[in-house]
Amino acid sequence: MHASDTDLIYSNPHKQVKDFAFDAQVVEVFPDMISRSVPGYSTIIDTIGRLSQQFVQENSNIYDLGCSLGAATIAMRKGINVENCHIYGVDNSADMVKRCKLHIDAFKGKTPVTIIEGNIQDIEINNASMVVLNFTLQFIERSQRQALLNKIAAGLNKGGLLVLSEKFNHGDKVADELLIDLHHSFKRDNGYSELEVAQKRTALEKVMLTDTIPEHIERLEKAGFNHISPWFQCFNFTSFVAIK
Ligand code: GEK
Repeated sequence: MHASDTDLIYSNPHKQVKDFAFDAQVVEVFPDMISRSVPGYSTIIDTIGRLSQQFVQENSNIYDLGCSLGAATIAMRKGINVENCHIYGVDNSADMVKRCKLHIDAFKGKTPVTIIEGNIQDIEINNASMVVLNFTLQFIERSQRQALLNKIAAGLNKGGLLVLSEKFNHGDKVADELLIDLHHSFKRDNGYSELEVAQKRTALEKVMLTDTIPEHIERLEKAGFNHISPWFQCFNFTSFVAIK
């Protein structure tokens, strides 16, 4: 890795820490940032690939919502072993989309991929066999999360799968603090300083609003998913499978 690919965004004191945005500066260091910040990220991406082998149906659409640089899209494209599917990756950051298209072009695969710059709340979902929301729902306004999940459930075919990964908060204050401390010590072990951890926390405060695990399950049930289970948890990060 080049030194320029390393996430140093919060390594020096910022006079005023601005709200976090997925801009060109973040895009440059994104793979390093997400793998050093999200425990289990590579396990989750690998598992999305594995699930696509099992759940993607022929003649159907697959959606990667908030696709960033396309890691889940690339994993699914490797995993899909049926004919006549199309993967749509959607992200509303122009800088992410530009770089994502380059990544996708660098990997060969037989399933066609279209990367769309747009708001996932505005795009149509239809004839879907698999949808991925890998750490994206937490950036959608809370009051609009249910509508988004309803739209996803409505656009999935019977037996279709949603993978929903999120940072969560624990309803119990003591447990919450423990999980946050464990996550921060994981980040420090991955080379982030106290200052970087603290400034990043401030930057995300208003941008990323987390829910509890019971809130997620209730929302998925309301949206009409029939089989729901967390399949991964490490500290305050979790991933659910929800089958229609
Ligand atoms: C991965 N899934 O590597 N519409 C479209 N995109 C959005 C919206 C929106 N309304 N809000 C946020 N985004 C990826 C990682 S990152 C998670 C996902 C993180 C996009 C935003 O631009 C960013 O690229 C992505 O969602 C969230 O598996 O960095 O913590």
